[in-house]
Order: sequence, then C-alpha cells, then structure tokens
Amino acid sequence: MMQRAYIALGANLGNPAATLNDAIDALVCLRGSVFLAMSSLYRTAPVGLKRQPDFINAVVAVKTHLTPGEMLDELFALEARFGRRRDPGSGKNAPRTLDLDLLLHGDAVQSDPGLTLPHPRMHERAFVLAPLLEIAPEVEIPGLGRAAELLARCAGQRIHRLEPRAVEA
Ligand code: PH2
Ligand code: MG
Ligand code: MG
Repeated sequence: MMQRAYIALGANLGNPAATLNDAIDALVCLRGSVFLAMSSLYRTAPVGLKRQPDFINAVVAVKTHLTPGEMLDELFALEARFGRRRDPGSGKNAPRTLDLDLLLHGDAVQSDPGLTLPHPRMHERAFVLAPLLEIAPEVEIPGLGRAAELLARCAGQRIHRLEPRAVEA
C-alpha cells in the first residue's frame, strides 16, 4: 500500500531558491515514490534563532512505498548531497544549505527517538502550513486538526509567496 507523504524544504545559505529547485528535481526521482505536487517557494523570516538570513521554504507531496524510516534515510542522504553538514555543536536551528523534514506519512503517529510524526513543530509554523495548504487545502494533521485552522493561529509570522519565474529563452 502506498502512503501519501509531505516533505518540507528549507534553506537559507548560498542560493536558497536554486537549491530548493534542485532539491525538488531530486525529490521527483525519489526511489519507491511517485511525485504528486509542489508548492510555490516562499521567502520566510527565520523562526527560532533570529539573527540569520531569511529562509526559502516549500512543501512537496509524494505517494510512496517507503516506510517513514526509509524515507528519512533518503532525505538525510539528499541533504548530504547538497552539502549539509550536521556538526555536533551547531545546534538545531543553525543556518543550513538544505533542510528536508518529513512532515506527515499517511496518518502515522509515532515518537521514535529518530523520527516524530507528525513533525512536532509543523502546526505552529506558517512557513510549513502555508505551502502545505497550497497543495493540500483539506489536509488534517493527525491529533491536531485541520491545517487551515492551525495556520490561522500563526498570525505575525512573516512569509511571502514568490511568483513563479518564467523560463529563460
Ligand atoms: N527551519 C528551522 C528553524 N527556523 N525558519 C524558517 N523561516 N524556515 C525554516 O525552514 C526554519 C526556520 C529548523 O529546521
Ligand atoms: Mg530537519
Ligand atoms: Mg527543519
């Protein structure tokens, strides 16, 4: 049985928009999965550590045969391919070249040491909920309710949807 999964992308170092576009290309080819949809890119104020550059964020949807654990391994491998270093001292909210977070995997609810589902902070982050709602307006977060209602509680978080850019001749 295939499950529907949602993956959040974020970056705020280097050329984050180009990184996200390349990462989305890679996710289109994710093993054991069928790509369903991608959101627009959003420019977003950093949440957590404030003194760092704005992020570019997006969300994609896939159908997948991968288990949550298998998908997490694929996402870590992709982060590494894009130059992400997980330094022991750098902390959870440090600037990053590419962050890929598994948000939802079917209606899985789990809190294993390596992977919590739904993603434990997604419901309070406009930079996740707005792009998620763009591609899944009716989506519910298991245990927490409709994403649309959760986004309404994220007032004050600065996010800006970027217009798609024309392909150059
Ligand atoms: N990711 C974080 C911490 N803060 N802020 C924004 N705007 N976008 C992110 O992707 C983000 C963040 C930890 O992963
Ligand atoms: Mg992450
Ligand atoms: Mg993250």
